Amino acid sequence: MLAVSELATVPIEGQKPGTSGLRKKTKIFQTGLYLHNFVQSVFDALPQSELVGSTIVVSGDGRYYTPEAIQLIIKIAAANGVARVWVGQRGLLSTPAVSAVIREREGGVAYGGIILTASHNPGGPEEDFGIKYNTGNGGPAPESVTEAIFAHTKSVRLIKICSNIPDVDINVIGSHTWSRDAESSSSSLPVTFTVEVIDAVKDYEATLSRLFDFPKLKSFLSRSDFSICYDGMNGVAGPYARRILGETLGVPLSSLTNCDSKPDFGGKHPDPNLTYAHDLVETMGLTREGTVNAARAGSSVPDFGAAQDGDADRNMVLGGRFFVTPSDSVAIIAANQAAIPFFVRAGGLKGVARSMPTSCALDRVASKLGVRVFEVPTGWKFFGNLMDSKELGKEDFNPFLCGEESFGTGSDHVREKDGLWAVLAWLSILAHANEGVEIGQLVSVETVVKRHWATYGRNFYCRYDYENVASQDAEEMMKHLGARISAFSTAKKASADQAEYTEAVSPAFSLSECDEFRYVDPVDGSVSEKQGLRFVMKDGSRIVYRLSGTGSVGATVRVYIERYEPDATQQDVNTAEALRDLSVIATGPLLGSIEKFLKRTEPTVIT
Ligand code: VG1
Ligand code: CO
Repeated sequence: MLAVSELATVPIEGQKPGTSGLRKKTKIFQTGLYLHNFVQSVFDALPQSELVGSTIVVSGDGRYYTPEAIQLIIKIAAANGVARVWVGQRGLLSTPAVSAVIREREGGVAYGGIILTASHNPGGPEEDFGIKYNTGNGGPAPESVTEAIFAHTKSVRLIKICSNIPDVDINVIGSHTWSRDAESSSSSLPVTFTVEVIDAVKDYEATLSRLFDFPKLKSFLSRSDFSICYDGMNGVAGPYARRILGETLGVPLSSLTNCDSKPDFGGKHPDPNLTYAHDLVETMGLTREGTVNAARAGSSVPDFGAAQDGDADRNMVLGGRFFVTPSDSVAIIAANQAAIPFFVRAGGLKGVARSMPTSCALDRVASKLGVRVFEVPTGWKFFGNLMDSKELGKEDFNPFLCGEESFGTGSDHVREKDGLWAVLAWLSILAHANEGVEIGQLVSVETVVKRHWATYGRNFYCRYDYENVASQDAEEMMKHLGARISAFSTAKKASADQAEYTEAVSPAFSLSECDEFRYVDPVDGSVSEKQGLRFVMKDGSRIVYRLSGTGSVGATVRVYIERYEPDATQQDVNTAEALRDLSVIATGPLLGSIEKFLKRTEPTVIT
């Protein structure tokens, strides 16, 4: 018998969800009623008529404290009138798999989901934990919902909890049902409460198998001149890779590395980039800068490499001795849509989108394809409305492809970015490019990318991260840049020819536009302010500054630098070289004055 009890609590400061949920040190989540308060606030923020009797998904990337959190959320969900909770076996579901389960399982009956993840942040007792809420479309809650949750965290006084539910064995697939104590519970609550522990991979694999041609991929992967190395980064990606890439598509298990999900990600930073995925980067014959590792010249390297982050929504794609920037990756997938059955069957892409700091490579493909292109703020939640535009009574943009420079790529098959989807998209492109190609003549990742540059031009691109700087220093820097933007706008307004107005920043570059990015959602008209400072040069080069919204301590400043090179004879230069002048402007006294404000001479990570 379930009995609802009430725990008195007081609001806790700082429970504001960031770019992708609430992320803090695990220790904070373990303190007192910290997690209770947030979970109760999520339920308080949802319309009770919809929540009561609903099914919700609760799972995560397997990081430290996940099992305990799941048991607690089950008890709070039951007390708040949820009828059914779906939990992935061992508490695991990747972020895109949660989205697939919400959208597809039992015809899409789930009302929402709670994902326990701090994504690419390290895990463990001394590291990060996180929680985020996804709505019925399978996507991250929009700002209106996260704001409502935050508002409730500031007033929450009572936790409703069914403390007498015993801990559920989440390691074993099965169903557990309790009936409610009719006397102590209000009659409006469902008469039973059920926890179903479900296979973590099945629903998601079913979704992917509809998008891609699995037999064709399997046959391509068996080519004797093609080898792959996949790095699960000890996150939740491992079980999916073993089942889908290994069992279904025949990739040898020896090619699937770090595929055991570990609560501390093996002590590593589960972020698939050139710095943190160093084992894979080394195996693929590359340096941390993404250049060819001369020390490994002559040795053989795999033809394809890929890694995913802790919750498996990010991806990094590499060729043998070749790094594909995420901004290029999404543009190349768009240009090669003919290789992806999901897009072809639906008559081709109708819309594409990128986050503002992502390079403009995608825009060039969109204009050639004649499809709509959208520029949204950082964070996947902004893509959701564009994918749901038809349901929201507007023009349909699906099939839809979108991406972020931060190693995120995906389509409208779910409402999250999807790391394994991107890997299969790339394998599909390679399978397509190699149709009828003799063994020994493999069309490589590098060839695909270079052909793309030759057709569309190359957007040289890099991002500098200054991690864990003092918040006040970061704000001072942004203030300084903001003042620069105001001064420029004032001078531009005063000039006789506003359209032509520029201002020299260095002998080679003149500023032609700068602003603080503000987004008006074209579907529902909602407005998001203060989404990054951008400086656009006369030749189209861009420098963008943002403060990260996913860190757990201090501040992280991100600087994004981009330059377009249409001339094919000038494209084979390394990125650092190609962006040297802009980088001096971005970090030096001409614009960012990083050393002065942040007291750093080098970024923590360059991608
Ligand atoms: C970062 C990335 C952003 C991404 C977000 C969540 O946010 O820049 O593009 O959507 O992480 O990714 P920020 O605010 O730190 O720049 V994940 O894989 O953490 O869900
Ligand atoms: Co992630």
